Amino acid sequence: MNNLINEFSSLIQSVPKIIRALSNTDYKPSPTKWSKKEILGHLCDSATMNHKRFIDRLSSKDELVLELYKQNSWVELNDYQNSYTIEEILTLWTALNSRFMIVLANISEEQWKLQYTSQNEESVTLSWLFTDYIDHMKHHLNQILG
Ligand code: NI
Repeated sequence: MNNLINEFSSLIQSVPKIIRALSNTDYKPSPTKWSKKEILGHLCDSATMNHKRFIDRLSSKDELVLELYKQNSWVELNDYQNSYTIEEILTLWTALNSRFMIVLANISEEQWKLQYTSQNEESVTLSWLFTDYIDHMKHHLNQILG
């Protein structure tokens, strides 16, 4: 997991500089499609959700089911499009991910194997969840930069 944590750390450093250089971050391709600002807001929601998942798993011995969340409602109700500048969302993104990083950096090898039961009743480990978190982040960063 160390390589992935290092990659995460470099993303936290490099992404704000790259996104600050973009223009038209408010532009919505259609009323139902997210602007670049909203995609970054979605990544803040993802950080919030996954941070909670890790804290919940690390602090409980019970079986836990991986709950999905209403991604569109989160973006809409947080009103990233109208209530924030891109700079404010970047500040939030950096703060949330830096805080998540503190939790990740202190996870032991044994703890990375802790599991969630997912909706289809297969189990996923914390290492799977973190790998998926970074893949998901990179997918949306490519959308923002593309
Ligand atoms: Ni997504």
